[in-house]
Amino acid sequence: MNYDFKQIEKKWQDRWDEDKTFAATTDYSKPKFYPLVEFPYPSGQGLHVGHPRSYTALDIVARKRRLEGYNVLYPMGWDAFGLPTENYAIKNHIHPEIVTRQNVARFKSQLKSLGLSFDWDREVNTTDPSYYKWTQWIFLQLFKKGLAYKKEMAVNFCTSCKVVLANEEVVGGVCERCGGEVVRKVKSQWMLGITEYAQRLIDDLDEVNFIDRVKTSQINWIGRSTGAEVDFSTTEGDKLTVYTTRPDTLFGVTYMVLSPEHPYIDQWGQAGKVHNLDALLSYREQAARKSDFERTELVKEKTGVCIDGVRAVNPVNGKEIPIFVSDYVLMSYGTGAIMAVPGHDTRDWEFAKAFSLPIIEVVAGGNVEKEAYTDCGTGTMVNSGFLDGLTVDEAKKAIVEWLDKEKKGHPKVNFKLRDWVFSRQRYWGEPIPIVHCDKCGFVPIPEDQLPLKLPEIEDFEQTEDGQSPLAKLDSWVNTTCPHCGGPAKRETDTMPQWAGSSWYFLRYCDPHNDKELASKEALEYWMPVDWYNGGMEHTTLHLLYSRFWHKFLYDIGVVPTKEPYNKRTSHGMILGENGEKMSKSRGNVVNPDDIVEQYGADTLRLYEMFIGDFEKAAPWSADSIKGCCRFLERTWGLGKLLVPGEGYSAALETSFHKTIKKVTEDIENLKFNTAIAAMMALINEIYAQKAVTRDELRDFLIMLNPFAPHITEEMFEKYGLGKGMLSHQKWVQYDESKCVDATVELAVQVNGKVKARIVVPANCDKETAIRLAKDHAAIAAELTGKMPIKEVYVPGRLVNIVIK
Ligand code: ANZ
Ligand code: ZN
Repeated sequence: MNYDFKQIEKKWQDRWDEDKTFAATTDYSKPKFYPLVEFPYPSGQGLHVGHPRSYTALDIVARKRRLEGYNVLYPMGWDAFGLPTENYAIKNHIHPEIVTRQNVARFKSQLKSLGLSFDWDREVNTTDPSYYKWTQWIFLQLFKKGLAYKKEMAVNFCTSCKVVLANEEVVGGVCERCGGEVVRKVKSQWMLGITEYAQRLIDDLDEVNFIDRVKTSQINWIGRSTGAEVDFSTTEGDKLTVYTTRPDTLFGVTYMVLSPEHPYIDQWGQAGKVHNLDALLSYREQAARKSDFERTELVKEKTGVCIDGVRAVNPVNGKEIPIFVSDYVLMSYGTGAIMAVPGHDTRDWEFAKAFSLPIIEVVAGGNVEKEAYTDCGTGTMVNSGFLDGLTVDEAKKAIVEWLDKEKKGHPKVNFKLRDWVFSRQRYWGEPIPIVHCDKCGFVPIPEDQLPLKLPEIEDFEQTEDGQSPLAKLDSWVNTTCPHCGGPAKRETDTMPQWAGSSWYFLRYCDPHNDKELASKEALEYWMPVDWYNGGMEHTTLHLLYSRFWHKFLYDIGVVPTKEPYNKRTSHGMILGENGEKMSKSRGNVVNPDDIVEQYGADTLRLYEMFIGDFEKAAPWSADSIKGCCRFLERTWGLGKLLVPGEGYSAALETSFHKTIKKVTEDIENLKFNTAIAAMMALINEIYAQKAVTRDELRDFLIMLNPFAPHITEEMFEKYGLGKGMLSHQKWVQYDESKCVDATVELAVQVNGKVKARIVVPANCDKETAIRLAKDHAAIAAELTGKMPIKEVYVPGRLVNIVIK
């Protein structure tokens, strides 16, 4: 009978569904295992071949753990709020809820067709009011602790989506979604205080098992820097504070720079202290058109305007220096003002050259006329008064002590990480559950009134000035204050897509709970997630955001662990057959449905795991799929080789133990490709023997089951290899002592006479056999001073060395 994957796969998918084979149990006495993959955004395009790479990998681990006796929670859900759905809804005049429902249905049937062992009883959907009730609840807790606040912010505004973007959504100066022009605009925004957690988000990485590249990129993104704040004074009597990582270079400051947005410009302007305000304000306007990224690029030409009317005074030597305004200084970092040291900072050096400003060397060792000497490890201080002769490190200490004593500065730690812009002027997101009352200010909606549901509307377009479509709905906007009962206005902004995904792994633990986001008991048992696999592109967004929310929930006693995820791994991208990123425009997109249709889900799964090193990008290959399909056909053919008898046959015993060991270990180490290669080698050996025992067939099927679950279940049942389903059996065991190759004894002859006996591996090659024979003491003695003229090896029997 042929391998009829269509019939087999349908049959087992239905069985697993009816039987709830993969439902996590509430038997909390069993050891637990909680693997997690990033839940998808149900886009209109349907599943991409990239999705199954991650899902299959952890499905393999999940299936193996169940066979190892664990209570496994492998959940799936939908991260369904967000822009693409809303944009589609606007274009096609369909409610985003309907679009979402259709997309989810399609995704779900695609995932089911892959035989992924998700516990579908725990499916969550971030757009479901019973889910976002708790997203809103968490927001209110953040608000109560002062970690959600509203602020006038210069934000990134996409001129084509007409929406405020987080810094992370601006890539290379343009909108990440549509490629449109991004400008800076001042708007009042809800913000989340992630920066309060910056230090802990770094420190606690020590407690988790994340791959190094994830840890490193989180640490770099948070960007901790140590230095000092130094107070300069001005000729107008103001205090001008700067942040510097090099307070040791204070004697080398030859000018100062304010960010174009610095409030002093307006203050001095209003007080009539500056004589070129127009020039400063028009420079500010130019700067507003650039992204932070463009402004701080090293290579770009330096521009700026010198403030006419106010000068600064260096606290160490009382020298008067000019103050410039330049866009390479950002308002959002440090104090928005810097002391410029052109001798030792590259940007300052370029600016000084462009504006013919003096350059003073304060650390010896370079040639500051040619370029900035930025090396701070070596070199001694010069031209620096009481710091002369000290090393850079000594000088840093000495100057900070001096500043402290003189009350002109103090040590300071800064982070690159910014607070999280949490407002979106969009419809398809969680409503922010706050009202604004003229008397009481911002008032939270009482928790017993959650969820605050999105109102039904028909027009999802933003207002012309970029306000949320909810702002057009009077019945939404006008409400009463929960505090004083007076008239109040409801918030019209909604939350960003990152909200729902910041805590979804908690909901899976207890998805139907309507009293709490999840019960204490369920959280105590299931958390933390044992193994989380996802894309590198989420490292500094979702992964960081969710760690922040989790730490906050830990602080208020809602979750039992400091960190949400114990282990984090990341898969490489699947590229087109041409080695380029798959995309519609390149015409190289592979649809997983087509592969399932042509070869079946088991082949697709196997192929996605065989495609290459799991952590690296890999191009698609149609030929290699055929190889995987062929392997499954050969597996199917094993039934014809069944012979009576138990246990392993002598010829295959070592190979079985070795392969089981390899597959067992490779799965834990993300080496799915080499595990599959080992099983392919084993099946070749079985075919070479032309026979397979029942025990051999059963163990082979169990080992292959996590990779190819349908065919293995079918064969297990067909040949009656055990009670019940394969999915309920025990994972295969190996015996370490039987992993070594079988050995044989060889007679070692010299000129045809047996002089010694040696033990070598059964499959020993000629070179090794001869070397081992010559290493034997008795043979070595025979050979001293003699020339071997011929060496004969008869595998399994003898070595003969002929000498003159
Ligand atoms: C004087 C100096 C001398 C500096 C020197 C560096 C080298 P990190 O490590 O990134 O924290 N800086 C401070 N605030 C800034 C802002 N808002 N926009 C642009 N640049 C700013 O870098 C801190 C250094 O970046 C600070 O130390 C300051 O320049 C600059 F030889 O001060 B430094
Ligand atoms: Zn009020």
